[in-house]
Amino acid sequence: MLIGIVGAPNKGKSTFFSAATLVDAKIANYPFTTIEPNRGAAYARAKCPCVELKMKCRPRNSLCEGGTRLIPINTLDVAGLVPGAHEGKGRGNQFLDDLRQADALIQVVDASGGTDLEGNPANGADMAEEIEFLEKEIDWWVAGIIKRNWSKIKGKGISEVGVALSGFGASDVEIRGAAERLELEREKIEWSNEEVLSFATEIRKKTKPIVVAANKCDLPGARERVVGLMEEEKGKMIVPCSAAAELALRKANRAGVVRYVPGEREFEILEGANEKQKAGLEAIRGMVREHGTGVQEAIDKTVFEVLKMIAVYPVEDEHKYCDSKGVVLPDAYLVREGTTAHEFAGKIHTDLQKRFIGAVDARTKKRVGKEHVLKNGDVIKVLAN
Ligand SMILES: Nc1nc2c(ncn2[C@@H]2O[C@H](COP(=O)(O)OP(=O)(O)O)[C@@H](O)[C@H]2O)c(=O)[nH]1
Ligand SMILES: [Mg+2]
Repeated sequence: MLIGIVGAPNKGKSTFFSAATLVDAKIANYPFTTIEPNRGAAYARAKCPCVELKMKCRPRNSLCEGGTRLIPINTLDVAGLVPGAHEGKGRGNQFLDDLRQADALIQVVDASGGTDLEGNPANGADMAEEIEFLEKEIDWWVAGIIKRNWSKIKGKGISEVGVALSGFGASDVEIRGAAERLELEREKIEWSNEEVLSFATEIRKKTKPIVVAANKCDLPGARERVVGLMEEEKGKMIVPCSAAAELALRKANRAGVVRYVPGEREFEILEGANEKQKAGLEAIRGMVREHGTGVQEAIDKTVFEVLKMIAVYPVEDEHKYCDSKGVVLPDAYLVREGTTAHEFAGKIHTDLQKRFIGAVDARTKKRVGKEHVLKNGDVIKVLAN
């Protein structure tokens, strides 16, 4: 799973990305921690079963902070978006190539209204316009791909559209589904330009869902503007946030001058903090206490509400909730809602899926079959022959 952090310049993308990926303990066997400067592991928060089971867990592929499991997910600080990206303007091609790989997007916008679409200083810039602008750039880009391949698509079936969009990360099912919902011709394609664009919009909605991080809410008037925006844009997922505050807290936590768990509303200033640090942290305390910084909330909403993932914990001993070496609740997996026990086995190991004969729900000790659908927080032992 990859979440792309996108938006126009100077909205706070890099600040958001740095905050989201700054976590004290690095997880050694997590493959994506330091590949490229703009790629990093952020964390989705789940309730760790160790609390209700009253056991001490020893996470291996994730972290547990006071009963909250932090499960790594990949994030990408996408190259700045500028108007005309779909025509290759700015770093448009890099931008779109980055986007292609993402399963969902967090669009960082400037809720203070202090920057325009190109990132230049402004007064009261319109957030709704900024949100629409990203959607349009993606739509035009998808439509452009179809148009460039028109000679191969015209008069043919929908599978040719699938071929043209194969690099975009849209599956055949999604492509067919989009055409069906719009009641577009699927046997002998003769779509109008308008139909191509509406198809592109439908594909974008399905394959690149967007969560809006309405950033800089620490600035005067910003939060009120976000409340107004949420009223206007009821169908959209909008999270008010302050990436700068989250970054300050995580940095202070790393420096050992504050105790802060990502996403929590309380933090404790420690002895080592100097006067300047104390003053800076006290200045954001009220906002954090009342609203949180929103950064972790935006990520959690993207993972659990938009992408509809659930956290599942595989074990080898369903009585002791541990692996073969006695490590309690070692791993947490994020899988799509609706994942079956058999599919889950495949996520652990293809071999385990081949040898699958059943599974055990560790909480109930009940044996379940291949088609059993997993729930969020399940602890599962896969049985293999
Ligand atoms: N007040 C405030 N400023 C922010 C916040 N996030 C970022 N900034 C500032 O906005 C400017 C642009 O931030 P940056 O992360 O580089 O934006 P990017 O171009 O979108 O990657 C910098 O001066 C940041 O310090 C925030 O939450 N609050
Ligand atoms: Mg940046």
